[in-house]
Amino acid sequence: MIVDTAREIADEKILPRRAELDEKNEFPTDILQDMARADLFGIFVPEQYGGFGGGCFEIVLALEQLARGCVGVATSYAASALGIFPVLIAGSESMKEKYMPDIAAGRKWAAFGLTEANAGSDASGVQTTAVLDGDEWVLNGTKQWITNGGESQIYSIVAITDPSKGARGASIFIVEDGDPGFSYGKKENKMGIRASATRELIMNDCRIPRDRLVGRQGTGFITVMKTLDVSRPGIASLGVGLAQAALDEAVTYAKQRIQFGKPIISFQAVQHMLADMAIQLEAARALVYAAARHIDNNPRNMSKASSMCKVFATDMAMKVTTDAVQVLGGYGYMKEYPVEKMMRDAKILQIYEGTNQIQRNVVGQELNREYTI
Ligand code: COS
Repeated sequence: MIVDTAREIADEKILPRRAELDEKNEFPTDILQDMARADLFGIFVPEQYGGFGGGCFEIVLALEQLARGCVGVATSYAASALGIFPVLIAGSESMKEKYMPDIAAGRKWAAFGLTEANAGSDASGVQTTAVLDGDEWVLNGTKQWITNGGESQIYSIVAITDPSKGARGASIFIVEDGDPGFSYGKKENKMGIRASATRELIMNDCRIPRDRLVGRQGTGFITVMKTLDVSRPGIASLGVGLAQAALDEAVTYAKQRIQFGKPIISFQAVQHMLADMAIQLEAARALVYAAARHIDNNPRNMSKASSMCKVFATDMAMKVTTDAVQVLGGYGYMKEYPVEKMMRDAKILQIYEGTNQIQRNVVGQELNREYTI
């Protein structure tokens, strides 16, 4: 049901608009509202808060189909899930009751505020501060490249509450659109995923109520790591959906394009490219599904599976989209065919939610931990 619903949204709502959204750098508010009406935002929300109680596997299924339509649109959906995971993972019961029903219904969207000018791969290098003043926290700092910035109503913000404690001095807070001292920077002009909105979040003596602290003070870094463990398979599945779309375009074109008197799919050079694309895609899909199931069944042991599938599927997507452009040749390089956009969209998958170099670090560290000699 999830696959059918997400596929229908991709085919009927996203595909007809993707070129225009890309060209205009336009946020797809109306399409996200269509997704809300189709109940897609409730997939991962527990039933007691109005959702369907799905897990990582269900999100992966939905994102794969949405990404077949447009990774920019699918990213806006994925970033909302990422932004609310800290509440699901570490938030109090009253915090969940306050935020989750609106998220499940798609009435409100979320965003995740970790990255700063000097804190990207080094997630513990955050410089935004939060200081308790009476019954309010006062936040100061600027978050950079925040997906859904300016479009969402709920923001998970990572800030330092005790600078002497390193990673153990970070905490997460919920900042809401309209909070005093909270504003947005200009919308970024990006290479790909241009339908998604990327902005700075600026906190200038931003005052929020004391109960907006997510979980216990000082546990922010661990919650960030757990959040990314759950969300990275979603990025992997964007790679799978995107690569499927690119393969579909490449095969269709290769069957129609006549050179030397034959469709180019009849040439072994082209056939082998298409075969390698299909093989890599199926391998990635199988790994992403297996990792998502593993994460749903092993919430204490997620990191290696999560990082492995993120690396494999997003490197695959970069390769498959690049090869799709190659199969289409000069036409592939032109904007009238969708594969050049797919190649531009693929690049970010190797970068955001932790670069693929960081993912390899995580896998390596886990191997080091697992093998005792
Ligand atoms: N789950 C639970 N706890 C975790 C964890 C995880 N997945 N990963 C690390 N931790 C814990 C460690 O056990 C450690 O705890 P102690 O202080 O009790 O020892 C603590 O967190 C610090 O861990 P570590 O020393 O490994 O942290 P590092 O600073 O070396 O960072 C990486 C580790 C590089 C993996 C982390 O910073 C990271 O994921 N960076 C990428 C961030 C990112 O994705 N940025 C993109 C923007 S977000 S869209």
